[in-house]
Amino acid sequence: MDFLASVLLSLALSAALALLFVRFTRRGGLQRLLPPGSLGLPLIGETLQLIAAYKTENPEPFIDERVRRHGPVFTTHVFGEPTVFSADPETNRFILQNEGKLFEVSYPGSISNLLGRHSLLLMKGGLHKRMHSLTMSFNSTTIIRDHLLVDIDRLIRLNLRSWSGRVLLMEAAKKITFELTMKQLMSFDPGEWTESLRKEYLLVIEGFFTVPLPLFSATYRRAIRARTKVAEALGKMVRRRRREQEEGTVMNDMLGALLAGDDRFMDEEIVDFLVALLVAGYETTSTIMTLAVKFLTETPLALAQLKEEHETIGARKGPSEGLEWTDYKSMPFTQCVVNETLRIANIISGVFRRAMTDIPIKGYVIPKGWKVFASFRAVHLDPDHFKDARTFNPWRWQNNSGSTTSGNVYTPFGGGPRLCPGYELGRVILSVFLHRLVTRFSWVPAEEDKLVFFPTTRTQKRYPIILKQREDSAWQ
Ligand SMILES: *[C@@H]1O[C@H](CO)[C@@H](O)[C@H](O)[C@H]1NC(C)=O
Ligand SMILES: *[C@@H]1O[C@H](CO)[C@@H](O)[C@H](O)[C@H]1NC(C)=O
Ligand SMILES: CC(=O)N[C@H]1CO[C@H](CO)[C@@H](O)[C@@H]1O
Repeated sequence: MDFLASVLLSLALSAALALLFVRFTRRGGLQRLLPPGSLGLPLIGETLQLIAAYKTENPEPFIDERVRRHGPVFTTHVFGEPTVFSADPETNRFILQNEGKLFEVSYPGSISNLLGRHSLLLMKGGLHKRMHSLTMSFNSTTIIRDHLLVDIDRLIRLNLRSWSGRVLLMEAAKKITFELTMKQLMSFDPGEWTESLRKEYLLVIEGFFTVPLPLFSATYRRAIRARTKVAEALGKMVRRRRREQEEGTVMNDMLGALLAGDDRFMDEEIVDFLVALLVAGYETTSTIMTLAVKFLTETPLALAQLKEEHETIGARKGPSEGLEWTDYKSMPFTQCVVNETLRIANIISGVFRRAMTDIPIKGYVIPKGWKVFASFRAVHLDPDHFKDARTFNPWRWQNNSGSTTSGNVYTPFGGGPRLCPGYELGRVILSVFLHRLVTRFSWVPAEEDKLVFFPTTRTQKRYPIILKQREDSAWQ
């Protein structure tokens, strides 16, 4: 078995070597203009260095080392393809702004299979534009203010009421964000149906963490099966709602908006879209909630200031009164905490694109067809842009842009035509959550838990904490 494997491997390697040789001699002149860097070994390139690097606590070891050696735009070879990395804010902005003109989205096949062909992350051209403008209009501040905020506050309170003793914060936060997303997308209140869907969903999410060798991974196969089940359940729901809508019952939620309108999205498109939004809302928001609490716990001065802000708001409200928009708008320090958490822990550390043509950039050329990775987090963690960049310091945001350089170097939600549609919503959820948490509980970490950055940003033990209800807690 081992012997067979090594024969196959060496065959594959020599084939790849031959291929690379042909390709690079043909490219000839162009290669001289590539950004500096190394393509590493044939076939696997620098993938192993990438994975090994991210086992450490340093958030950007792989990028740091190469930026030091080659500058902020460099060439490498990861996950089966030569890739140009950018840790340069100007280049990142150029990539985002030229979406669909010079660059197109491009994710590994293993990820697109999980998300579905029609998901927002992978869509291109006209369909993407229509779906994106629909989600953006849905996210608008008025809708959050007039409709969503009440549900957000209610569901968060409902969840926190059942918290006591030892809580795995990451798991508990995931439950909240899943329920919230289901409510916003299709008006579902938490119940058996949502809970069984959530179980399948967890399996789908695990599949995302198995790259780069999905074909050999049982986790990945299980994820694909779970995705089929999720899609079936959602498909049934979409068909039912379409029937109801034709009969005149229009619900005021995301699914209602997708079914109405002149866009005539197909059922399959809608399902893929819902799956993708569930991933986006669920995984990222719950991680940010967890990490904000972790950073605050480790920065007692910030936690004290945050508490004070929320106690002031709590003091002027009745015990079971909901939060209103004006309350949300009077949390200036909380907004600093939100920005700072997003800066350090950018869950989506960057985006993959593909060059649609040879693209000159900073005196180099990115060859047509090459992958490009624009790293937002590398910019956020660059001491040239943020003083003591690796320290959690919410006060830096009291000076407006937070950064020491002028210009727009802070892009936690991407930008350009693919600006994350949920960005305002995520901020509101985190703010309301922090309000309810600090006014009801005090807590200590149950054990030491480390932040890791690969394959995604999270803590190793899902951040267990021990909660104590505050005696002066006003709300029930
Ligand atoms: C904010 O800016 C002022 C002057 O521009 C400076 O004195 C102060 O130290 C800054 N505060 C922080 C937290 O960076
Ligand atoms: C937080 O970041 C956003 C940009 O995403 C910025 O518009 C806002 O002013 C920042 N908030 C604070 C309190 O600095
Ligand atoms: C189209 C639209 O209204 N989009 C909004 C989404 O939410 C942000 C945050 O408040 C607004 O600035 C956008 O205008």
